[in-house]
Amino acid sequence: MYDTSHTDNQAYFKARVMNKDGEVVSEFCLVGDEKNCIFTKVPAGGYGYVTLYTAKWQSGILDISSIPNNEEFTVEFMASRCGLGGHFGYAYVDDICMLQSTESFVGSVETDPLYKICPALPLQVCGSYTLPNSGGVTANLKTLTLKLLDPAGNALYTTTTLATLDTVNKKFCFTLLPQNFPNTTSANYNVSVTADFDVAATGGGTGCGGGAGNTAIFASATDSDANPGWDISFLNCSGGCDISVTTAKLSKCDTNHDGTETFNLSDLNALIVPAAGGLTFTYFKDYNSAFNNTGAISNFTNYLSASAVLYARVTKDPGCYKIIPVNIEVKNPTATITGILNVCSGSTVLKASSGATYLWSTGETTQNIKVTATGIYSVTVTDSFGCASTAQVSIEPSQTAVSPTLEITQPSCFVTTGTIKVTSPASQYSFDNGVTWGNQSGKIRTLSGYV
Ligand SMILES: [Ca+2]
Ligand SMILES: [Ca+2]
Repeated sequence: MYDTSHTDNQAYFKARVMNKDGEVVSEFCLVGDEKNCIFTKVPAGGYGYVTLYTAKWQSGILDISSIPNNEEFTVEFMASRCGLGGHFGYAYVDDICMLQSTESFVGSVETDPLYKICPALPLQVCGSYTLPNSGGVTANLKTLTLKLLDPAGNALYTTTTLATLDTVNKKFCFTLLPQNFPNTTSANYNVSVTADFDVAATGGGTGCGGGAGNTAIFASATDSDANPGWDISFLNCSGGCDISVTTAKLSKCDTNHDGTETFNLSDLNALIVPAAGGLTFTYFKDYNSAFNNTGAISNFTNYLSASAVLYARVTKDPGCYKIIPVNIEVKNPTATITGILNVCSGSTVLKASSGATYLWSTGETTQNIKVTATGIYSVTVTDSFGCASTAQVSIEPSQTAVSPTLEITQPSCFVTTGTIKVTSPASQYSFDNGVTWGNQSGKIRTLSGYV
């Protein structure tokens, strides 16, 4: 509805992820709009109603990559009616935690890591992007914008001129010239890339009409940083200080699943500089400590940590040193078992999540097993890195589940204080009409408490 009483007050669907501190780390929101071609409009019933629905499933991706392993987070779903009385909206949610759809309501852009220390100029900044594509409506790439940022995040140089664009593989490169950098002797820089999307003339539903140029349907996507630490650093670039450093990573399996492992950081030395003779390596938790050479990690051969970015200071002499970000990674894969957890029809197929090898409690070593009896089944899935994880399910006699209780507090799309609270004594839940079962419900909660 486009009257003034509906301004900022339309029905919407929102999904978001919040970290343990309650900060929103990723979200998307779809607002009801009869001019948005994602929606199909029901023919008018004669009372001035506008009834919209999405004829096809809409898929969105919530990015949880910033949340450390083993850390609890919250997924919230909000389905809202129009804020005025007498109207309503609803949504079906399906296939949570599965990246099996080829559609996404949100596009993305990812800049390749740079880790450039005293680079030769011109310098290529490359990356890749994905197009939003939802409900039969396909977007085109409209523009890519590169910004060269100073340490405070201010843009020093902005361009939309690409060096190369490969629309088949969705890859791009920009070129940064010497004159784009205000300082190439002692300054540090990051880069950001933003992708804007457009809807093709043949994009889809009635609302798209025949005209291209509708940029309102799909939000733009930004990668605000190419890599941890400075993307491009001019540190001790002159005076013969020519130590060539490369970023590096150490990975370990989290064998006891506590989110941490012990690393010998000196294992990174030869990865950072292959011929490390005459050099001293010290490790720090942040760039400024490394720059000021204060607070070096003292127990570097026996360093207990979760996955983290550290900063290596590679020193030749007091006036000649380089600082490079490095990664330590605690790999903690989580195995799951999917399948119908009853044998009412005589048997059921249990499927382990993907890995390199499988070992079931039955002794079988295939990804899928067929079981005919109630009881407890477990599988250990080992990935290609050698990290193992075990999942377990219980197949119980069929019984009728108790219906959940729903309590809904109405939010608006722009004031996100409403809640959907689902309370159920059930031990297992399905979000896809009984195809797969699990206990995910225990990890979903609303602002006011557990589901
Ligand atoms: Ca950076
Ligand atoms: Ca551990």
